[in-house]
Amino acid sequence: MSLIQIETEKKIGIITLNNSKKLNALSAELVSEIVEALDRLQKEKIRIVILRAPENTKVWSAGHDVKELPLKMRDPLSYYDSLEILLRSVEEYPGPVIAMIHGSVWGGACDLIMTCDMVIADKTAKFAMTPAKLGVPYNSTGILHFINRLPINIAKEMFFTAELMDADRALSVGIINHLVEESELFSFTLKLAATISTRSHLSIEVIKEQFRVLSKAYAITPSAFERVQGLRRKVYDSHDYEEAITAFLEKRPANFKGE
Ligand code: YZS
Repeated sequence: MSLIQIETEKKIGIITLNNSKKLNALSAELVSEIVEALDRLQKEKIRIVILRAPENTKVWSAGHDVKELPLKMRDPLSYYDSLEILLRSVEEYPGPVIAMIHGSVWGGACDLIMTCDMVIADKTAKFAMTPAKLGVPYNSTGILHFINRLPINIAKEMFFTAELMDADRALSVGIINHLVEESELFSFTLKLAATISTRSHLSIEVIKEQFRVLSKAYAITPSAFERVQGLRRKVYDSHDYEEAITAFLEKRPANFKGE
């Protein structure tokens, strides 16, 4: 059975993450369905995509499927990790991808909505960036998504505390474009997408690509890159990483030792 639903209305595609049993955790299976759906919508020349969860869901997505993270000694967020593949396919979609948020958004799913072009949410929306809870050395591309979207002190607060941020604050710091009534969430999002669909798609497609290329135009030296990868490796080779993943699976708090 499919883990997502795909609908199209005029030039607008709607992908609904629909695996409530697993709180829409971004497993390799769910991710591959979303990526295939984006490919299909692109082939059908769908100009705008809305990414949503089912109505009344408490959790929009619980983030990376922790059960699929390596237990130790392997980069949990390498280039071909399913989450990274999903983020690139959203970034490279040749038209706006709008995240429509009802419910809480965790870890990698928070990175996903930062990667979407716009975020429309209602009061139930909450956002938490969780690598420091799971001992994960977050990848540099992911950090950049937050640097590009938020004041750096707010991004750091999210990463350092791993606490949920509520919808009002998320609006004030710029995570959310529009905070709307629950009852109007879908109609508002659809209306925004409909407005965009009346504009020049050729123009929007290239502007999105310019934002993507320019927002990544940071040069670092090979040795700086290798140093950062080396520092990250110390973290995913550590006791604390293994302990945090094990603690999650055993449903208990992690006992971090700093080594
Ligand atoms: O006991 P069962 O087998 O039914 O499974 C439980 C949870 O273990 C499972 N589950 C997950 N499985 C894999 N990956 C996940 N991310 C995940 N989250 C939950 O779903 C079943 C129901 O979960 P409960 O905890 O019983 O549900 P509930 O009491 O309603 O609480 C919902 C929340 C979302 C508050 C709770 O499940 C939770 O805190 N989940 C973890 C959220 C999280 O920290 N996600 C970040 C994952 N990490 C990443 O995305 C990045 C790699 S990073 O860490 O770097 O940010």
